[in-house]
Amino acid sequence: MTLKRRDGPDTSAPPTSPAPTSTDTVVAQRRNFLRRGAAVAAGGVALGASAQTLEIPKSNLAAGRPMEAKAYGTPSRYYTVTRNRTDVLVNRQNFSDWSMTPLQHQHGIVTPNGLFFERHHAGVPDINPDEHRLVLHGMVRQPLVFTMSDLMRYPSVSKFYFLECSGNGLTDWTRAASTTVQQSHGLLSCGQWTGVPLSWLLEEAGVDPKATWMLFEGADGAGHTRSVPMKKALADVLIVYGQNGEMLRPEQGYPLRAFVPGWEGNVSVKWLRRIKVGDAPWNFRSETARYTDPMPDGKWRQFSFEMEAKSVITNPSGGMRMAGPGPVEIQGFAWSGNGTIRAVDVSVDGGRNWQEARLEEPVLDKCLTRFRFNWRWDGSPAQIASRAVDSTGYVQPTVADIAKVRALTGFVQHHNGVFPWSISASGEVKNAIA
Ligand SMILES: Nc1nc2c(c(=O)[nH]1)N[C@H]1C(S)=C(S)[C@@H](COP(=O)(O)O)O[C@H]1N2
Ligand SMILES: [Mo]
Repeated sequence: MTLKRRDGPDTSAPPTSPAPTSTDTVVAQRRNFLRRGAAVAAGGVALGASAQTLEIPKSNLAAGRPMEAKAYGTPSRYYTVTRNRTDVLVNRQNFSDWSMTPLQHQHGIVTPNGLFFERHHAGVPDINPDEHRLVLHGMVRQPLVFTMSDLMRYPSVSKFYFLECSGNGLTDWTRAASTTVQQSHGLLSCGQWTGVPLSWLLEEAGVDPKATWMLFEGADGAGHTRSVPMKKALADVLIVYGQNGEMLRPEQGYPLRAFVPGWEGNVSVKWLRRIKVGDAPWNFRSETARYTDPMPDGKWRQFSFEMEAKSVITNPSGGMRMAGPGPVEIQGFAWSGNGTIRAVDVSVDGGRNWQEARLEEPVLDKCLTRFRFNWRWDGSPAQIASRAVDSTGYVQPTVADIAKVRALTGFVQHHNGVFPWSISASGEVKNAIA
């Protein structure tokens, strides 16, 4: 679906001021920002003239806790950030459920494994890697079965990619149901994935030239299964066992999952046990009854695989309170399942004017990208939002734009609309989708 393209007819307002292009401008801008910050005491407080103001803390006066002989580290007891189950669509049982990443607290682009969002259709199975097998069969010359150690003997690749559930934002199309960005956008995480390109395994099995599709099947109680085109499988699908430097967490598919970069999370089948090669999609439950999109003509679109370009402001965001009028760095994430992020525009006046934000390196393919924008809040009510542009020229649409090409009836999947936050005169930040 192409709504607006930068290189084609684009009816949206152009950015009112271009982004700083040279590093010098960015540095000067930041210096300015900090100086202005100090003037209104948004930064540190001036240290008193007497050296006595710098007291020696207790931690300086004695040795700290000794190391344990063997331990898996945990965060500081003062760090209480958690992934939370949905508080909008609350399930009575915990088997088919969601938990969301607290995006407003994430530093950098990598989501820590303990805060990675979860989506399970039948809970988290307990799988012994020594007993786990992956079978590759169907339209191949030689069906194969792999143990985990077989797979880990292959050369591996490690890639940074985002993962987003197509249900991300489904409660917030036309109604501000979610209070925080964790609830509105937290079915989104990003990590470094290690594993074997599926194309290598397919080559070894010898795929029939007439084969065009394959299925991935999970070893969970849901027996979750999806059809994936051969073209994508050969392009960049990974068979993954590593997540951010360690083995996958049980919640993410330990010991093995499919990872389909840039596509709806549902096709990245966890606890992967079977790949069957065929010449047509299988039309599984997740391809007919679920994960389809209603269209204006009353038909339903199947296989909306690509997660189209999207962005959201995480600071300030829902549930926060502004420290007061003055400088504030607007921050957020942008991502696209179709390539890299080329630009992010920010509006602070309800979408009338847009200015280009700074993108923070690294800017990677199908990966979360951070953007930053220096703003000075004057203390009056405001509405802020961001809009991503990706390397294909696609511009993130508004919900009104999406409504022209799809039927937005109820809890619809694939919400990549522009997402506004309102700021009241008292500094309260709220979900402003309407
Ligand atoms: N076997 C299996 N794979 C699965 C699922 C599942 O329930 N069972 N859920 C899917 C859905 S809907 C999503 S969004 C992603 C979520 O991956 P995560 O829990 O690692 O974030 O896994 C997908 N793979
Ligand atoms: Mo999902």
